[in-house]
Parts: sequence; C-alpha cells; structure tokens
Amino acid sequence: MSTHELTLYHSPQTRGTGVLFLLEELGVPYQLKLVDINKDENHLPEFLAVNPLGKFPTLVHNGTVVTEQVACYLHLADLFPEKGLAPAMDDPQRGAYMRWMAYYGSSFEPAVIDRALKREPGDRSMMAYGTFEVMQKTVFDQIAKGPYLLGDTPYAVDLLWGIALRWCRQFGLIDTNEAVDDYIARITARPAFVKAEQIDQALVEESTARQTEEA
Ligand SMILES: N[C@@H](CCC(=O)N[C@@H](CS)C(=O)NCC(=O)O)C(=O)O
Repeated sequence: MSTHELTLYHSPQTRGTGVLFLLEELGVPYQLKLVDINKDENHLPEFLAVNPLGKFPTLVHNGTVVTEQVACYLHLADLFPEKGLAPAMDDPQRGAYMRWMAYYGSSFEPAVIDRALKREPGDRSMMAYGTFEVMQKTVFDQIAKGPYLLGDTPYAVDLLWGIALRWCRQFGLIDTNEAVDDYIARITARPAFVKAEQIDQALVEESTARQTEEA
C-alpha cells in the first residue's frame, strides 16, 4: 500500500499530459480526476478551491497542492528515487538536471509563448531568455550531444522537454532540427507516453460524447 496519495486533476492535451506521462513512467498509483476544459470546469468554484489559477497541471500529494509543470516534475521524480528518474543530490549530474528543469520554465516557455503570440521581445538584457535564437541554440546544442539531455541516461527532465518540443514542432514554434526530431521520437516512443496519449484520447472521446448527449 503506497504512503503517497496522488491525485492529478486533469484535462487532456494540456500541460497536465506531461505529468500524466511522468506518473505512467514512474508506474506509481494515482487517481485521475477529469476537469473538462471544454466545459470551463476549471473555472468552477470546486476546482478553483484547489488551484485558484484554474490551470493544469494540478497535482495533490497527501493533501498538498502542487501546481506548475516543473514543480510537479521535480517533486514526483524526487519522491520516488528508486525509479531512477532524478539524479541524487550528490550525483555530479544533479546541477545540470536542475538547470534544464529550471531553463524549461524560466527561459524556454516564455520565449515560445512570445513567439506564438507574435510579441516583439524587448531588449535582450531585459528578457529572461535573452533572444529566441540564443535560447533555441542553447537547447538544440545540448540535445545534439545526445542521446538524452544529460548523456546516456533518460531522466524526468527528458520527458518534460520531449513532450514540449513535440508540441512546439507540431505548432511550428521552433525551427526544424534533425537531432531534436530524433530526440522527440526517442521520448515519445516510450510506452508511458503512448499510454498517456491513450488516456487523453479516451477522455477527449468521453467529453465529446457527453457534449453530444447534452446538445
Ligand atoms: N505556469 C503553468 C502554466 C499552466 C497552464 O497555462 N496550463 C494551461 C493548459 S496547457 C491551462 O491550464 N489553461 C487553462 C486556462 O487557463 O483556462 C505551468 O507551468 O504549469
């Protein structure tokens, strides 16, 4: 019996899917609660009481709310050290692992969102990510070293980047790069990713069927 009670409040095909992927990769028990974004259920008082932002991912671990995809990743991977998805504190790779986790949230996402919204970045000294080109090259150069961000071992940070880069490629938000495409293929071939996608697909079908019934 697990001492960790984990609940993922989830709407399919959101950033929550990344956390679903990690939970499946960890192979630990969790409860999934559908909050249907198409029905604006994420702005109902019941959900806002859990996460006032009304956003996904929203994870609850033994009664404590964890939001922000990177925080969910760091927390879950450290919670189950025996699964080997996070280098230990005294592992020489730990600093690099933390770096790429933080870089995702603090540099990559803001840069990609500015690009998606066609927002002109300000002076590079004021931008958290410098320039899009330098930010992207920094990530691409690291991935080119391969096969994973930190070398031969896949860690949770690879799941985070793999799923995000895939999404960005689908929407044309990052440039074409062979090493990145290979990396995305490597990560999304993992059975846990396939399972997370199947869960999402089933939830989308369930939601569509419900909407048709109600119409
Ligand atoms: N800063 C949050 C962003 C989460 C976020 O924006 N999630 C989107 C889905 S990908 C969301 O929940 N949108 C629903 C809404 O705001 O109504 C994180 O890193 O997890």
